Amino acid sequence: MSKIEQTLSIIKPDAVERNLIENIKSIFIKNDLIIKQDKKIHITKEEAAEFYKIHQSKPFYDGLCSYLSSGPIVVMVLEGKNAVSSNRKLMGATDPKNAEEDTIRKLYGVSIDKNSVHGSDSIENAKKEINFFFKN
Ligand code: IDP
Ligand code: MG
Repeated sequence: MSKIEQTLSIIKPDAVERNLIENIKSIFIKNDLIIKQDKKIHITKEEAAEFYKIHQSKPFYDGLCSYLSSGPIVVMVLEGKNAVSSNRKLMGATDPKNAEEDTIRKLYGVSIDKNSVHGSDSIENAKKEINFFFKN
């Protein structure tokens, strides 16, 4: 069964800084995910803390929020068949060391924190995350 879904993708500061925006976008496009909306922004630490509040009890939360607000990011709405799981598969494991060959994190991730991309982990969270960045 396949369903047209939308998911939120973020190109994190480490990848923006290394000029990997087009490389990463081309992976989505090649894999039939359409970039429906797209903007480059620089969020505050407070906004990052709100976005990542699901992780607020984790020991890495403060560093994660500092990191996501440390430089420009690109936020995108991706659309396609099974977009949530398809994007997660293209991203690879959270720690680039454990990511499969040819995944974005294997190709470009530097470390577990500088892992180049974010992707929603469920349809429900995708809706919330899209609304967080693209309220209209
Ligand atoms: P995900 O990005 O693969 O969905 P999550 O578990 O949702 O992974 O964690 C959110 C982000 O927090 C990760 O992408 C990574 O940047 C960071 N993170 C997760 N686990 C650790 C850790 O053990 N140390 C440092 N940063 C972590
Ligand atoms: Mg996650």
